[in-house]
Amino acid sequence: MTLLVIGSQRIDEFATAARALKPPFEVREWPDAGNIADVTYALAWGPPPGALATLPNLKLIVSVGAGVDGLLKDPTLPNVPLARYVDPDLSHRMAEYVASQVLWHQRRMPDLVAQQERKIWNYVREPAAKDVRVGVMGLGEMGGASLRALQNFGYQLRGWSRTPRTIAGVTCYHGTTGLEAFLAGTDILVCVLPLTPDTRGILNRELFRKLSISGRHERLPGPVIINAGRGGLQVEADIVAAIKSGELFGASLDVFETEPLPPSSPLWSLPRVIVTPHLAAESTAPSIAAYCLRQIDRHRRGMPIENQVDRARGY
Ligand code: NDP
Ligand code: OXD
Repeated sequence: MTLLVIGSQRIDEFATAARALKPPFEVREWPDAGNIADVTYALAWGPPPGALATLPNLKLIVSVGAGVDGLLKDPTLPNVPLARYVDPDLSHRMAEYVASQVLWHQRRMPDLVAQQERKIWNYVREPAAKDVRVGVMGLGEMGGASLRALQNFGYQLRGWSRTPRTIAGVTCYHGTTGLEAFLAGTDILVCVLPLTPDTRGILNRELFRKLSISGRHERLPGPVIINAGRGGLQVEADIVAAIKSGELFGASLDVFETEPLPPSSPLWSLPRVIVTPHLAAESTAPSIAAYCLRQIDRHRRGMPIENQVDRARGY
């Protein structure tokens, strides 16, 4: 019985944190897998495609990320239970990111910072939070925590999910039939969807044109989008075009079609566009290691693992 920590980043950190918890089995680090027949568990974050399929006795995969699109895109991914990472620390950090970006745009900070750079003392009309409608796409762990954080500021809140959800204080919509009505009453759109075949490219120009354009002066001069889900959810050329044409007033983007975002991307220097390097929510190695060992322990005891990914659904 052996745990293999495998992936593209922070492998030694996760392995060190797992060993510190003194598990009753060996912890190895890719690519030093040793005798691959020993490996029964994998803690994975962006492993090379095909690598997990080389492990003949693998019983369980634990994803370092909440999002598992990177694992599921490997057609050779072994058909063993896959647990994704869910943790209050991760959700809390996402809620901080989302609240900070909503406040940043609602309080017109991009324009105020631009004025400061030019030493301009000028009044900028800021809408009150109670007059701004924030719509959250994805009502799971990340979306739920973000909405709870936003509730404290008094925004008008709405949410959109695949299946019906009920959240106190939030007007909920679902499915393709609910999308237009959801968008029509949204001034600031937050996306924390998983990347699946159904959601790929959903943040496109056609969708931006369905966002609220009513009451702009009481609210914001135009709609704003915030994407902390995955880069594959957004069509970057459409974001650039929509910002330039004024169909979008601003954007905060934490994730990109290509990461790191290439220096040639126009997104780096568009007005009211905030670029962050995929850090909206990142958990510590000790929390991830503890979560992984808990799933292994559950698996060994014959208990259901937590947060098992539904591969047919894609999240
Ligand atoms: P959950 O599985 O808990 O929630 C996913 C939500 O998305 C659910 O409400 C689900 O609907 C909804 N959804 C899925 N597919 C569709 C669809 N086709 N149409 C409408 N709604 C849909 O995931 P988490 O909240 O934990 O994580 C969400 C994503 O956030 C991750 O997959 C990852 O990509 C991203 N993330 C990014 C981080 C960062 O640092 N930038 C950090 C952590 C996560 P339903 O409720 O009906 O199931
Ligand atoms: C995740 C992420 O999915 O950090 O957890 O992007």
